[in-house]
Amino acid sequence: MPDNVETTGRATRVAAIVGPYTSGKTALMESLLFVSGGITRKGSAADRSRLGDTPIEAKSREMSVEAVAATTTFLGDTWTLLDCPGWVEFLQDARHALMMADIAVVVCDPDPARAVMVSPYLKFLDDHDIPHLIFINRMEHAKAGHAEILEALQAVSERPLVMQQIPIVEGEAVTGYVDLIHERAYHYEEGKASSLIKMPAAVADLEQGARQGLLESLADFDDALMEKLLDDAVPAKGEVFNSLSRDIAANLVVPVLFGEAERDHGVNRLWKALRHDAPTPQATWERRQAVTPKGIAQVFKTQHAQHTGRLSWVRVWEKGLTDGMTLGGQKIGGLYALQGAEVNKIPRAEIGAIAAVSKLETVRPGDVLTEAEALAPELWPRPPQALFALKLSTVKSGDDVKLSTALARLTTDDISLTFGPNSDTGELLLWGMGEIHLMTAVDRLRSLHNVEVKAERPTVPFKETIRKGCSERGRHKRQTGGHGQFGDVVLEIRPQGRGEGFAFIEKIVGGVVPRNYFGAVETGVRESLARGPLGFPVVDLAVTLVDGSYHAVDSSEMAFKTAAGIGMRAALPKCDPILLEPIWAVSVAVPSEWTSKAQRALSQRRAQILGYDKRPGWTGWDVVKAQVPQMEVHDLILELRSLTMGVGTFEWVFDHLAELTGRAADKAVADNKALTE
Ligand SMILES: Nc1nc2c(ncn2[C@@H]2O[C@H](COP(=O)(O)OP(=O)(O)OP(=O)(O)O)[C@@H](O)[C@H]2O)c(=O)[nH]1
Ligand SMILES: [Mg+2]
Repeated sequence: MPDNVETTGRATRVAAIVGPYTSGKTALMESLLFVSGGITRKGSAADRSRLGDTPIEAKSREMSVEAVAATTTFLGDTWTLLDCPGWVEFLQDARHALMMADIAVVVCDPDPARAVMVSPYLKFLDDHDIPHLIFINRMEHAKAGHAEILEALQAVSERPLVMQQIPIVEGEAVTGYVDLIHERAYHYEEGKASSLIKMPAAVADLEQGARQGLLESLADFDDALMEKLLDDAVPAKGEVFNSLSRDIAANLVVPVLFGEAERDHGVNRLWKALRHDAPTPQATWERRQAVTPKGIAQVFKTQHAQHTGRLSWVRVWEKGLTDGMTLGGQKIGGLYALQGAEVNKIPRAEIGAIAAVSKLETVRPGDVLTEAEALAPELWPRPPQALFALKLSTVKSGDDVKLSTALARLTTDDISLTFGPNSDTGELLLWGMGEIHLMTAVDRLRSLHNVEVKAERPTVPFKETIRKGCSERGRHKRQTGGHGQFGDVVLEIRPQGRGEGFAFIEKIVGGVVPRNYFGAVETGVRESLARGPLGFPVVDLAVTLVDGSYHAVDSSEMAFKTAAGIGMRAALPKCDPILLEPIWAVSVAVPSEWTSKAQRALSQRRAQILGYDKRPGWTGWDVVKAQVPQMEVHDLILELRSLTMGVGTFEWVFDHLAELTGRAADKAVADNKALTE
């Protein structure tokens, strides 16, 4: 921030910039910084040299992967902007940033067909009552009129949208705008504030209609304004502005502005709207009190950085922070301001500011810090269920401990990532929101934690069972020198119903196998089930010990366990073994225009579709319920997103095991053999 700027002394306000991927959020932050004098030259999207193009993974993946903070002043007020990632797999970071914001700017495209991409953001903002406005970017390239765009956006917003400007169109291009409150026309100027022009005759009528629409929307929440409109009186400008500010702060209406971030068009107007309408941090904190304990600062992001160690990003809500003070029961080991990739040491952070604090080892996003403790908030957005997994293995032997330490750090910083061994296959799985999310984590394991890993498709935990029963003798007899080994059992094996599991029964008559060996026989049987004839764990069968014999000197538990194993290994291949595959119950959520496409995609994945219904709480969305083989779910999310402009998603739960035959089964058996032999 330039030192010579005189400030108003008002507390720093925070605006989070969110919206669908590639809508131009990073471009808009760059423009907001440039227009306000926070940077003197704009970086370019092409070489990823903008302030928001950080960290290194954002550059290499050519998309924002986490929130980036930058501070500037506009007309004497200090602002921190949070440029949030748009790709849905990084949404958790954006959610946390939004929880800190006094206002959110939702950036979107001027294409009515893409309005649906905004709906997850608007839903979150509405659910959490976060004041927001919409900035339609790339307006120059709009193919549809503003009314059509507004209608499409309104269809995905719970709150009424009010157009605050209308475009002036010359030929194909938008060359300026009419401000509906000031009733003035402006012509865009490259790199400068727009110039005031005479109201073009072509838009004069449109302007009247649009202004009336704006006033009527505001009057719905403002009785005094409603009376004026009914009396055909012209409300004063100040009255309209105040009405709008009140409605925005209460999240009753959502103003819509537009422009072109790349060319700074409409950005000065956006700044003024923010300045006028964003609530103060005190008001935001007051609003949050219903679901948040009182404290000095709240953590919304943690980060392991190479030079500073663990940094906790906080917003200061009360009193202010001083380096060296005790916070959350721990002494602050450094206080920093964040400016893109820069982390600059500061002695103090005042109310409203966003700062990074080092050495708070145990805090988590959402925690409210008093001097003495860290308090979890009552409400903090939980990440959605993980949808995509990769199997991780270290490239260098001996790196395993390093890998689990690094994963523990990554997953505390990003709560939408989890890791752990799969209980069936034992594979180390990293779970997250999608492929880019996980591969970015893998990049970070290398760049930040110096662990090289291989990431592969996880193995499906197939099982096997039997379709018919048989009876088999297992005999173990060995005479080596003195003491021999002797065990002899007859086992009856029969299939059980799906999901009934394993049962061991004994029906020994006349003590042909002494009671004290029953346990050993059961253990021998159980151990043999770990890997059946097809190579997978055997489930859903009952084994009965019906006969056998023993030797007074040579019999032992070990000998009976071995005999049982021999019997089982001989029996199972004769029992018509069959592969079982895990089936998941999946609920796919998509905007209804894509419901039938989603059903088709599921059918092609051998799914059994159970039906579809409205998605509760989501206007215009459906939920398709289906049972899908786990094997087919692996990359389902990638296909769903490509069908639905990135917004489709699903939830899942393991449902049952189902028999699998034919080519898919043969392949699973062969793949498993290759892997384990
Ligand atoms: N013509 C034009 N291009 C734009 C505008 N804003 C952004 N772009 C381009 O669109 C591309 C994506 O812009 P970004 O600013 O990186 O988009 P983003 O919303 O930050 O993307 P993510 O953070 O990855 O979701 C870049 O090539 C920009 O140059 C605009 O106003 N006009
Ligand atoms: Mg971006």
